[in-house]
Amino acid sequence: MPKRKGITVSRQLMDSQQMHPEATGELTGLLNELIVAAKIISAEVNMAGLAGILGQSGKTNVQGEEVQKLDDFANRTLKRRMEQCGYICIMGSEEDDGVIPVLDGYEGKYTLAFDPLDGSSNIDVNVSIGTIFSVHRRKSEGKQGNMSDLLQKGSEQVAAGYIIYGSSTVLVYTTGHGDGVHGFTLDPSVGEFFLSHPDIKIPEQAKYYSINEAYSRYWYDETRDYIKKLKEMDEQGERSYSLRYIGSLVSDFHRNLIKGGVFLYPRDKKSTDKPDGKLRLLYEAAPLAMVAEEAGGLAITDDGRRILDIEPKDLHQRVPLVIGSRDEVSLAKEYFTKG
Ligand code: AFP
Repeated sequence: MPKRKGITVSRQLMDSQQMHPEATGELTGLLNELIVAAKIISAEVNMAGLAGILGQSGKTNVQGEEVQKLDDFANRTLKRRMEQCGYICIMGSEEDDGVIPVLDGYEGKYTLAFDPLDGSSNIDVNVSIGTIFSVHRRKSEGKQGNMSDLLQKGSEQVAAGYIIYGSSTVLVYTTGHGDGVHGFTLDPSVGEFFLSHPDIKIPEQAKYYSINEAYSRYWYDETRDYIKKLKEMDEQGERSYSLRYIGSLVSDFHRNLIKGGVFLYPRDKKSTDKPDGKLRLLYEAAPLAMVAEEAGGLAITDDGRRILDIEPKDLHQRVPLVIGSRDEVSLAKEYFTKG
């Protein structure tokens, strides 16, 4: 079906549902509930300076009310809305140690994992932050789900995406199966997400690379050699790439998705307590990998494994991540698997 600009996300979800006669409407319902949570978070992010909810919790706002930190707020909003949506049986959040049950009587057939506010160290300085989400079909039988429902490979996701709270609020999602990656921009005057980026394809060649260069002295040789290669002049004697690093994965990823780029958070010798880097498989790497692949890009570890094939062992498992444009990730793979 041709993608039309200007349609609402609810309409787009309904259209996609109709293309799958086996669909029951539950995934559409789940995504619609998530979208409501995103609108609430977006409104709060936009008001954060005025409401006094930047910085630490324990503050009071201008009305003298107790306020929560923005990442607590996002986490609670998602949990509160989704526990009673009726479409999921269990949740996992980057902010919570264990699994999060849903309300009795509201168990559904999906699971939801989310990073409520990725890039939280950027909250206080008006830099884009975002919510990342990942949906699987449950495996267990019965009412409440369990850990095994959440510990599924990324390749088994049925939907994934993110909402960026930036210069505008943008929702990007995919339901896989070649249905594409679609971006919607929130029009705050009417409270609706409208299709603004139909069928996103990541440029095959990158203009940007994103990595925390301050860690370069801790890098392994493969990372150093690859980044050195990216910095070399191209055949015309010109600089080929620019460096962009926001420090908010969702924002770095989104820019690279639209403009073409590669993002790396590899292992390094600095983080002895984090031998696999900083980023989380279930809440960050796997959902973005699904978006990247569906948009024509790639996502691998720094030893060349496909992110979507990794079997999670732990809710908060970390994973080295190389993600973005096909050509650059393929080149990275050559460096990282040289042996
Ligand atoms: P925060 O939520 O603590 O800001 O961490 C964000 C993040 O997980 C990811 O969004 C960034 O890409 C990455 O950390 C930045 O980490 P470094 O500061 O180590 O580069």
